[in-house]
Amino acid sequence: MKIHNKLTDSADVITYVVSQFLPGAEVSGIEQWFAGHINRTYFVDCSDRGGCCVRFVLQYMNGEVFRDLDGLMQNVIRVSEQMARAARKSGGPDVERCYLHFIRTVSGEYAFKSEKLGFWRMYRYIGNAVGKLVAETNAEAYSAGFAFGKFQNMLAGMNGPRLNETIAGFHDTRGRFAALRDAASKDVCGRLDSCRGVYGHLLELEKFATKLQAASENGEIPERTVHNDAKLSNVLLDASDFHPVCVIDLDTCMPGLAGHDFGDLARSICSDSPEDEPDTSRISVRLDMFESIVTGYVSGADGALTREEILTLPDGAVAMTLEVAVRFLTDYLSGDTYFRTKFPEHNLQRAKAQLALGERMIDKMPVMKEIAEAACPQPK
Ligand code: GN1
Ligand code: MG
Repeated sequence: MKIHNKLTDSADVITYVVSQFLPGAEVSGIEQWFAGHINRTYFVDCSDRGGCCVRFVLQYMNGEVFRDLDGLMQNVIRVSEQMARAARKSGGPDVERCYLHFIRTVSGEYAFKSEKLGFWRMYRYIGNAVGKLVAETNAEAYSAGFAFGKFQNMLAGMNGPRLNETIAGFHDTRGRFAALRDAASKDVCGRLDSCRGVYGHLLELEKFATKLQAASENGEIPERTVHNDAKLSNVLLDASDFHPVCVIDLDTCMPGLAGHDFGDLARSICSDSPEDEPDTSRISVRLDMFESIVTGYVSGADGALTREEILTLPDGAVAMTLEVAVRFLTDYLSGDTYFRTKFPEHNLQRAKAQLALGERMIDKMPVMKEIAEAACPQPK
Protein backbone atom coordinates (compact mmCIF):
# COMPACT_ATOMS: atom_id res chain seq x y z
CA MET A 1 0.00 0.00 0.00
CA LYS A 2 1.30 3.44 -0.86
CA ILE A 3 0.93 6.06 1.89
CA HIS A 4 1.54 9.45 0.29
CA ASN A 5 1.84 11.67 3.37
CA LYS A 6 1.56 11.59 7.16
CA LEU A 7 -1.98 10.50 8.07
CA THR A 8 -3.99 11.72 11.05
CA ASP A 9 -5.84 8.38 11.29
CA SER A 10 -3.84 5.18 10.94
CA ALA A 11 -3.86 3.22 7.68
CA ASP A 12 -5.44 0.33 9.64
CA VAL A 13 -8.36 2.49 10.75
CA ILE A 14 -8.84 3.85 7.24
CA THR A 15 -8.71 0.36 5.71
CA TYR A 16 -11.23 -0.89 8.24
CA VAL A 17 -13.62 1.99 7.56
CA VAL A 18 -13.30 1.47 3.80
CA SER A 19 -14.23 -2.21 4.27
CA GLN A 20 -17.53 -1.06 5.79
CA PHE A 21 -18.39 0.61 2.47
CA LEU A 22 -16.61 -1.68 0.01
CA PRO A 23 -16.16 -5.16 1.43
CA GLY A 24 -13.56 -7.07 -0.55
CA ALA A 25 -11.84 -4.02 -2.02
CA GLU A 26 -8.12 -3.78 -1.47
CA VAL A 27 -6.79 -0.38 -0.39
CA SER A 28 -3.70 0.32 -2.51
CA GLY A 29 -3.03 3.97 -1.64
CA ILE A 30 -3.98 6.69 0.87
CA GLU A 31 -3.31 10.40 0.76
CA GLN A 32 -4.62 12.97 3.23
CA TRP A 33 -5.98 16.25 1.84
CA PHE A 34 -5.33 19.18 4.15
CA ALA A 35 -7.20 22.09 2.53
CA GLY A 36 -10.48 21.87 4.54
CA HIS A 37 -10.68 23.54 7.95
CA ILE A 38 -13.29 21.26 9.56
CA ASN A 39 -13.50 17.59 8.46
CA ARG A 40 -10.63 15.16 7.80
CA THR A 41 -10.40 14.13 4.15
CA TYR A 42 -8.52 11.23 2.53
CA PHE A 43 -8.12 10.13 -1.06
CA VAL A 44 -8.20 6.36 -1.04
CA ASP A 45 -7.24 4.18 -4.01
CA CYS A 46 -9.02 0.84 -4.06
CA SER A 47 -8.38 -2.11 -6.33
CA ASP A 48 -11.08 -4.66 -6.98
CA ARG A 49 -10.42 -8.37 -7.43
CA GLY A 50 -9.70 -7.83 -11.12
CA GLY A 51 -6.99 -5.30 -10.21
CA CYS A 52 -8.94 -2.22 -11.42
CA CYS A 53 -8.16 0.85 -9.35
CA VAL A 54 -10.75 3.44 -8.43
CA ARG A 55 -10.14 6.54 -6.29
CA PHE A 56 -12.57 7.53 -3.53
CA VAL A 57 -12.87 10.39 -1.07
CA LEU A 58 -13.26 9.23 2.52
CA GLN A 59 -14.17 11.79 5.18
CA TYR A 60 -14.19 11.76 8.93
CA MET A 61 -16.93 14.20 9.85
CA ASN A 62 -16.44 16.76 12.63
CA GLY A 63 -19.27 16.10 15.10
CA GLU A 64 -18.27 19.06 17.29
CA VAL A 65 -18.98 21.53 14.49
CA PHE A 66 -21.86 19.58 12.94
CA ARG A 67 -24.03 18.51 15.87
CA ASP A 68 -26.66 16.82 13.70
CA LEU A 69 -24.68 14.67 11.27
CA ASP A 70 -27.72 12.58 10.32
CA GLY A 71 -29.63 15.75 9.42
CA LEU A 72 -26.59 16.95 7.50
CA MET A 73 -26.39 13.73 5.48
CA GLN A 74 -30.12 13.93 4.71
CA ASN A 75 -29.50 17.40 3.21
CA VAL A 76 -26.42 16.27 1.32
CA ILE A 77 -28.17 13.27 -0.24
CA ARG A 78 -31.23 15.32 -1.19
CA VAL A 79 -29.08 17.97 -2.87
CA SER A 80 -26.90 15.36 -4.63
CA GLU A 81 -29.99 13.63 -5.98
CA GLN A 82 -31.29 16.94 -7.24
CA MET A 83 -27.91 17.60 -8.90
CA ALA A 84 -27.99 14.14 -10.50
CA ARG A 85 -31.49 14.78 -11.86
CA ALA A 86 -30.46 18.14 -13.28
CA ALA A 87 -27.30 16.66 -14.83
CA ARG A 88 -29.22 13.81 -16.48
CA LYS A 89 -31.80 16.24 -17.79
CA SER A 90 -29.18 18.39 -19.48
CA GLY A 91 -27.33 15.27 -20.73
CA GLY A 92 -23.88 15.44 -22.34
CA PRO A 93 -20.72 13.39 -21.90
CA ASP A 94 -19.93 14.81 -18.45
CA VAL A 95 -23.12 13.72 -16.66
CA GLU A 96 -21.46 11.36 -14.18
CA ARG A 97 -18.91 13.99 -13.12
CA CYS A 98 -21.58 16.59 -12.28
CA TYR A 99 -22.62 15.27 -8.87
CA LEU A 100 -21.21 13.38 -5.91
CA HIS A 101 -21.79 9.62 -5.93
CA PHE A 102 -22.07 8.67 -2.27
CA ILE A 103 -21.37 5.05 -1.37
CA ARG A 104 -23.62 3.11 0.99
CA THR A 105 -22.25 0.94 3.78
CA VAL A 106 -22.93 -2.77 3.93
CA SER A 107 -25.95 -2.01 6.08
CA GLY A 108 -27.33 0.35 3.44
CA GLU A 109 -26.58 3.70 5.07
CA TYR A 110 -24.74 6.66 3.62
CA ALA A 111 -22.43 6.83 6.64
CA PHE A 112 -20.43 4.49 8.83
CA LYS A 113 -20.97 5.37 12.47
CA SER A 114 -19.04 3.89 15.34
CA GLU A 115 -18.72 4.96 18.95
CA LYS A 116 -15.00 4.40 18.83
CA LEU A 117 -14.15 5.60 15.32
CA GLY A 118 -16.76 8.30 14.76
CA PHE A 119 -18.81 9.25 11.71
CA TRP A 120 -17.45 8.58 8.20
CA ARG A 121 -18.74 8.90 4.66
CA MET A 122 -17.36 8.02 1.26
CA TYR A 123 -17.91 9.11 -2.33
CA ARG A 124 -16.28 8.66 -5.70
CA TYR A 125 -13.41 10.95 -6.57
CA ILE A 126 -14.04 13.11 -9.64
CA GLY A 127 -11.09 12.77 -12.00
CA ASN A 128 -9.35 15.39 -14.16
CA ALA A 129 -10.82 18.24 -12.12
CA VAL A 130 -9.29 20.81 -9.76
CA GLY A 131 -10.49 22.83 -6.76
CA LYS A 132 -8.38 25.98 -6.95
CA LEU A 133 -7.35 28.13 -4.00
CA VAL A 134 -6.61 31.21 -6.10
CA ALA A 135 -8.20 32.13 -9.46
CA GLU A 136 -5.71 32.94 -12.18
CA THR A 137 -7.90 33.99 -15.08
CA ASN A 138 -11.19 35.74 -15.72
CA ALA A 139 -12.41 32.56 -17.40
CA GLU A 140 -11.95 30.65 -14.12
CA ALA A 141 -13.79 33.37 -12.18
CA TYR A 142 -16.64 33.31 -14.69
CA SER A 143 -16.77 29.49 -14.55
CA ALA A 144 -16.96 29.43 -10.76
CA GLY A 145 -19.64 32.15 -10.76
CA PHE A 146 -21.62 30.31 -13.41
CA ALA A 147 -21.43 27.02 -11.47
CA PHE A 148 -22.82 28.55 -8.28
CA GLY A 149 -25.47 30.52 -10.19
CA LYS A 150 -26.60 27.31 -11.84
CA PHE A 151 -26.53 25.56 -8.47
CA GLN A 152 -28.81 28.31 -7.12
CA ASN A 153 -31.20 27.87 -10.01
CA MET A 154 -31.25 24.10 -9.52
CA LEU A 155 -31.92 24.35 -5.79
CA ALA A 156 -34.78 26.76 -6.46
CA GLY A 157 -36.45 23.87 -8.28
CA MET A 158 -36.05 21.36 -5.45
CA ASN A 159 -39.29 19.90 -4.09
CA GLY A 160 -40.03 18.99 -0.50
CA PRO A 161 -39.55 20.67 2.87
CA ARG A 162 -36.85 23.22 3.77
CA LEU A 163 -33.45 21.63 4.30
CA ASN A 164 -32.42 20.96 7.90
CA GLU A 165 -30.63 23.86 9.51
CA THR A 166 -27.46 22.00 10.48
CA ILE A 167 -25.65 24.93 12.12
CA ALA A 168 -27.99 27.45 13.72
CA GLY A 169 -27.29 31.09 12.86
CA PHE A 170 -24.51 30.09 10.44
CA HIS A 171 -24.61 33.39 8.54
CA ASP A 172 -26.22 35.49 11.24
CA THR A 173 -23.58 38.18 10.75
CA ARG A 174 -24.80 40.30 13.68
CA GLY A 175 -24.76 37.19 15.87
CA ARG A 176 -21.16 36.51 14.74
CA PHE A 177 -20.14 40.02 15.88
CA ALA A 178 -21.88 39.41 19.21
CA ALA A 179 -19.91 36.16 19.61
CA LEU A 180 -16.69 38.08 18.90
CA ARG A 181 -17.49 40.66 21.58
CA ASP A 182 -18.25 37.86 23.99
CA ALA A 183 -14.98 36.04 23.22
CA ALA A 184 -13.07 39.32 23.68
CA SER A 185 -14.72 40.03 27.02
CA LYS A 186 -13.89 36.53 28.28
CA ASP A 187 -10.40 36.50 26.73
CA VAL A 188 -9.86 32.93 27.94
CA CYS A 189 -6.38 32.64 26.42
CA GLY A 190 -5.12 36.10 27.27
CA ARG A 191 -4.77 36.88 23.56
CA LEU A 192 -6.81 40.09 23.37
CA ASP A 193 -3.78 42.33 23.83
CA SER A 194 -2.19 40.82 20.74
CA CYS A 195 -5.16 41.71 18.52
CA ARG A 196 -6.77 44.90 19.88
CA GLY A 197 -6.18 46.76 16.62
CA VAL A 198 -7.88 44.14 14.42
CA TYR A 199 -10.65 43.70 16.95
CA GLY A 200 -11.46 47.42 17.15
CA HIS A 201 -11.26 47.82 13.42
CA LEU A 202 -13.66 44.94 12.78
CA LEU A 203 -16.21 46.38 15.20
CA GLU A 204 -16.08 49.70 13.34
CA LEU A 205 -17.04 47.92 10.11
CA GLU A 206 -20.05 46.06 11.53
CA LYS A 207 -22.52 48.40 9.80
CA PHE A 208 -21.08 47.50 6.39
CA ALA A 209 -20.94 43.79 7.20
CA THR A 210 -24.62 43.65 8.19
CA LYS A 211 -26.14 45.46 5.19
CA LEU A 212 -27.08 42.21 3.45
CA GLN A 213 -28.69 40.88 6.61
CA ALA A 214 -30.65 44.12 7.00
CA ALA A 215 -31.93 43.82 3.40
CA SER A 216 -33.17 40.33 4.22
CA GLU A 217 -34.79 41.44 7.48
CA ASN A 218 -36.53 44.28 5.63
CA GLY A 219 -37.99 41.77 3.21
CA GLU A 220 -36.07 43.19 0.21
CA ILE A 221 -34.50 39.85 -0.73
CA PRO A 222 -35.91 36.33 -0.40
CA GLU A 223 -34.72 33.33 1.56
CA ARG A 224 -33.23 30.65 -0.71
CA THR A 225 -31.67 27.26 -0.37
CA VAL A 226 -27.98 27.94 -0.81
CA HIS A 227 -24.58 26.29 -0.44
CA ASN A 228 -23.32 28.62 2.32
CA ASP A 229 -19.63 27.78 1.81
CA ALA A 230 -19.29 28.78 -1.83
CA LYS A 231 -15.60 29.48 -1.98
CA LEU A 232 -13.67 28.91 -5.18
CA SER A 233 -12.12 25.64 -4.00
CA ASN A 234 -15.61 24.18 -3.53
CA VAL A 235 -16.31 24.04 -7.24
CA LEU A 236 -14.30 21.58 -9.28
CA LEU A 237 -13.16 22.98 -12.63
CA ASP A 238 -12.09 20.73 -15.47
CA ALA A 239 -8.30 20.43 -15.42
CA SER A 240 -8.04 20.74 -19.19
CA ASP A 241 -10.23 23.74 -20.04
CA PHE A 242 -11.51 24.96 -16.62
CA HIS A 243 -15.21 24.59 -17.45
CA PRO A 244 -17.25 24.00 -14.28
CA VAL A 245 -17.68 20.32 -13.46
CA CYS A 246 -19.21 19.94 -10.00
CA VAL A 247 -20.06 21.95 -6.89
CA ILE A 248 -18.73 20.03 -3.87
CA ASP A 249 -18.73 20.21 -0.04
CA LEU A 250 -22.50 20.28 0.42
CA ASP A 251 -22.34 20.15 4.23
CA THR A 252 -23.69 23.62 4.81
CA CYS A 253 -26.44 23.53 2.17
CA MET A 254 -29.43 24.98 3.96
CA PRO A 255 -31.66 28.06 3.94
CA GLY A 256 -29.76 31.30 3.35
CA LEU A 257 -29.35 34.15 0.87
CA ALA A 258 -27.99 34.24 -2.68
CA GLY A 259 -25.60 36.95 -1.44
CA HIS A 260 -24.03 34.42 0.95
CA ASP A 261 -22.90 32.21 -1.92
CA PHE A 262 -21.95 35.04 -4.21
CA GLY A 263 -20.14 36.74 -1.33
CA ASP A 264 -17.97 33.73 -0.55
CA LEU A 265 -17.06 33.42 -4.20
CA ALA A 266 -16.06 37.06 -4.36
CA ARG A 267 -14.05 36.78 -1.15
CA SER A 268 -12.12 33.78 -2.46
CA ILE A 269 -11.59 35.09 -5.99
CA CYS A 270 -11.26 38.89 -5.91
CA SER A 271 -7.88 38.87 -4.21
CA ASP A 272 -4.99 37.06 -5.87
CA SER A 273 -3.64 36.12 -2.44
CA PRO A 274 -4.55 33.13 -0.30
CA GLU A 275 -7.08 33.38 2.53
CA ASP A 276 -4.27 33.59 5.10
CA GLU A 277 -1.93 35.97 3.19
CA PRO A 278 0.57 37.23 5.80
CA ASP A 279 1.46 40.41 3.86
CA THR A 280 -1.79 42.39 3.83
CA SER A 281 -0.29 45.04 1.53
CA ARG A 282 -0.47 42.42 -1.24
CA ILE A 283 -4.25 42.12 -0.90
CA SER A 284 -6.35 44.00 -3.42
CA VAL A 285 -9.73 43.68 -5.13
CA ARG A 286 -9.40 42.68 -8.77
CA LEU A 287 -12.46 44.41 -10.19
CA ASP A 288 -12.21 42.58 -13.51
CA MET A 289 -12.46 39.32 -11.58
CA PHE A 290 -15.41 40.68 -9.63
CA GLU A 291 -17.14 41.51 -12.89
CA SER A 292 -16.47 37.99 -14.23
CA ILE A 293 -17.99 36.41 -11.12
CA VAL A 294 -21.09 38.64 -11.30
CA THR A 295 -21.72 37.96 -14.98
CA GLY A 296 -21.06 34.23 -14.52
CA TYR A 297 -23.31 34.02 -11.48
CA VAL A 298 -26.21 35.92 -13.03
CA SER A 299 -25.99 33.92 -16.29
CA GLY A 300 -25.78 30.60 -14.44
CA ALA A 301 -28.82 31.51 -12.30
CA ASP A 302 -30.70 32.05 -15.56
CA GLY A 303 -33.51 34.23 -14.24
CA ALA A 304 -33.72 32.70 -10.76
CA LEU A 305 -32.53 35.92 -9.05
CA THR A 306 -34.56 39.06 -8.44
CA ARG A 307 -33.21 42.47 -9.41
CA GLU A 308 -32.87 43.39 -5.73
CA GLU A 309 -30.83 40.25 -5.10
CA ILE A 310 -28.44 41.11 -7.91
CA LEU A 311 -28.08 44.68 -6.65
CA THR A 312 -27.21 43.44 -3.14
CA LEU A 313 -24.54 40.97 -4.34
CA PRO A 314 -21.71 43.47 -3.59
CA ASP A 315 -23.00 43.76 0.01
CA GLY A 316 -22.81 39.97 0.14
CA ALA A 317 -19.11 40.13 -0.76
CA VAL A 318 -18.40 42.53 2.12
CA ALA A 319 -20.63 40.57 4.50
CA MET A 320 -18.99 37.21 3.89
CA THR A 321 -15.46 38.59 3.96
CA LEU A 322 -15.87 40.51 7.21
CA GLU A 323 -17.98 37.75 8.77
CA VAL A 324 -15.28 35.16 8.23
CA ALA A 325 -12.69 37.62 9.59
CA VAL A 326 -14.87 37.91 12.71
CA ARG A 327 -15.14 34.11 12.95
CA PHE A 328 -11.37 33.61 12.61
CA LEU A 329 -10.69 36.25 15.27
CA THR A 330 -13.33 34.77 17.59
CA ASP A 331 -11.66 31.38 17.24
CA TYR A 332 -8.22 32.90 17.88
CA LEU A 333 -9.52 34.49 21.09
CA SER A 334 -11.23 31.26 22.13
CA GLY A 335 -8.12 29.11 21.72
CA ASP A 336 -8.49 27.74 18.15
CA THR A 337 -11.22 25.25 18.95
CA TYR A 338 -13.13 25.49 15.65
CA PHE A 339 -10.93 25.97 12.57
CA ARG A 340 -7.96 23.69 12.07
CA THR A 341 -4.77 25.77 12.31
CA LYS A 342 -1.20 25.16 11.17
CA PHE A 343 0.54 27.43 13.71
CA PRO A 344 -0.50 29.36 16.85
CA GLU A 345 -1.24 32.72 15.20
CA HIS A 346 -2.89 31.21 12.13
CA ASN A 347 -6.43 32.33 12.91
CA LEU A 348 -5.18 35.85 13.68
CA GLN A 349 -3.31 35.96 10.37
CA ARG A 350 -6.44 34.77 8.54
CA ALA A 351 -8.55 37.40 10.32
CA LYS A 352 -6.12 40.21 9.37
CA ALA A 353 -6.07 39.11 5.73
CA GLN A 354 -9.86 38.92 5.48
CA LEU A 355 -10.27 42.26 7.27
CA ALA A 356 -7.89 43.89 4.76
CA LEU A 357 -9.84 42.39 1.88
CA GLY A 358 -13.19 43.49 3.35
CA GLU A 359 -11.91 47.05 3.80
CA ARG A 360 -10.68 47.21 0.22
CA MET A 361 -14.05 45.95 -0.98
CA ILE A 362 -15.78 48.76 0.94
CA ASP A 363 -13.48 51.26 -0.82
CA LYS A 364 -14.47 49.80 -4.18
CA MET A 365 -18.19 49.58 -3.36
CA PRO A 366 -19.38 52.30 -5.81
CA VAL A 367 -17.79 50.48 -8.78
CA MET A 368 -18.95 47.07 -7.53
CA LYS A 369 -22.51 48.43 -7.37
CA GLU A 370 -22.22 49.72 -10.95
CA ILE A 371 -21.06 46.29 -12.10
CA ALA A 372 -24.02 44.62 -10.37
CA GLU A 373 -26.43 47.14 -11.87
CA ALA A 374 -25.05 46.48 -15.36
CA ALA A 375 -25.54 42.71 -14.85
CA CYS A 376 -29.28 43.04 -14.13
CA PRO A 377 -31.35 41.65 -17.00
CA GLN A 378 -33.06 44.47 -18.90
CA PRO A 379 -36.85 44.54 -18.45
CA LYS A 380 -38.58 43.30 -21.62
C1 GN1 B 1 -14.78 26.33 6.64
O1 GN1 B 1 -13.80 23.46 6.04
P1 GN1 B 1 -14.12 24.36 4.92
O2 GN1 B 1 -12.86 24.93 4.38
O3 GN1 B 1 -15.02 23.72 3.90
C2 GN1 B 1 -16.10 26.88 7.18
C3 GN1 B 1 -16.63 27.98 6.28
C4 GN1 B 1 -15.59 29.08 6.10
C5 GN1 B 1 -14.32 28.45 5.55
C6 GN1 B 1 -13.22 29.47 5.43
C7 GN1 B 1 -18.71 24.50 8.51
O4 GN1 B 1 -15.01 25.61 5.47
O5 GN1 B 1 -17.80 28.55 6.83
O6 GN1 B 1 -16.05 30.09 5.23
O7 GN1 B 1 -13.86 27.38 6.39
N1 GN1 B 1 -17.07 25.81 7.33
C8 GN1 B 1 -17.78 25.65 8.45
O8 GN1 B 1 -12.27 29.02 4.54
O9 GN1 B 1 -17.69 26.42 9.41
MG1 MG C 1 -17.14 23.45 3.95
